[in-house]
Amino acid sequence: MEQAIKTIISNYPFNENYDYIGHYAIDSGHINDTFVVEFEDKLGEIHSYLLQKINTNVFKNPVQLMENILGVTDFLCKKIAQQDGDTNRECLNVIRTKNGEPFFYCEKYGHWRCYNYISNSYAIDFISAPEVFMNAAKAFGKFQNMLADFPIETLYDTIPNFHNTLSRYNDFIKAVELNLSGRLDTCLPEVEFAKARKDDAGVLVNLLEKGRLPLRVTHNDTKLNNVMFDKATHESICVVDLDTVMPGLSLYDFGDSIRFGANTAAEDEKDLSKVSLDLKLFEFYVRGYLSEAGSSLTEREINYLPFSAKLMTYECGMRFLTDYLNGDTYFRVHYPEHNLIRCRTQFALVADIEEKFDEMKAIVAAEKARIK
Ligand code: GN1
Ligand code: MG
Repeated sequence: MEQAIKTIISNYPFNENYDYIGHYAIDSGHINDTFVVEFEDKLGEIHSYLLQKINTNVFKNPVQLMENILGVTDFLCKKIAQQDGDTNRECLNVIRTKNGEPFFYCEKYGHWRCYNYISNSYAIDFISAPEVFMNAAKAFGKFQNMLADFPIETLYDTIPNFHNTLSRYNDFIKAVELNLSGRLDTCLPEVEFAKARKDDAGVLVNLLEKGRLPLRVTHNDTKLNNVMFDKATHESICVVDLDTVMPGLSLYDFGDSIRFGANTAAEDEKDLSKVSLDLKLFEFYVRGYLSEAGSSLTEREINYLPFSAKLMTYECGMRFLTDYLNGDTYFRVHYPEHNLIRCRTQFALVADIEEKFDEMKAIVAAEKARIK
């Protein structure tokens, strides 16, 4: 990797002022390869940047992908600057190559892009206190609010039907039929679980089609570890991983946050007895999210918040199962059953959400009353 990294950075204007010191990998994502690259300037000060190899099996059109990201980051940076914010810490900035391109490509190493590294910050995979989750909610709520007047028609659908759960269901059925990996007999209970909930798959898509839910600019990958927190204040500073910013539903963003962050276990926990929905975390997320985005949400969007948590968890579990059946061609896996384990965790969480659904609805009703 050292040689690849050196080649990539030699195509960026770093060597004018900086000496390369080294790099390390960040391996929490399932799609791209991410590295922090460190440089030293003439005064001995360290400067870090984020370098990512774009997974073009997932993002088939890197030009459109980067156009979306440039559009969104420029828009956000302008707003942040107007509010006297620090555009280097509160927003991702695409660093251009020596040729002025938003990514570097060569046949040997593929497509690479570079971002500012948010200084004095950290990301987390687990919630230590409900207040921290509320901060994450505020970050995503604010992100959505800031993009409310973004020209949605300028965005490419870089992965069409990304959160169209019905289309995900059809992909899953196809994977069952094809059984490309020959693993079908090892996941029959999971296949039944997914099939039994088919009616849920079309609910949000149908509401969108009928114009009963508004299309918005959404993040679409609102995992907790896509929020950067300030090392000193522990407040959320910036939302990262803008690859899937596309037209979507606010409910996708809310639901996916709950799926990952309000689970009492990791996304790939093997001991399913550890998996459950933490109602306290759910309550704090609803509160934080509504405090930032609530005023722009419709009544129906708010009413569907509990359902969206179930749907996004179901959809993600089904995507892991589909990939397991297809032979692990999409998500990075660390061992052969990884996608099946991830699927089981998601489905255990769906089952727990179903048990707690009335309580979740009561929480949303109470939080809705607070903001009125
Ligand atoms: C992928 O790369 P990462 O970990 O941020 C996936 C998301 C899934 C998530 C599940 C482009 O996100 O949709 O929810 O894994 N991203 C893409 O952990 O498919
Ligand atoms: Mg991602």
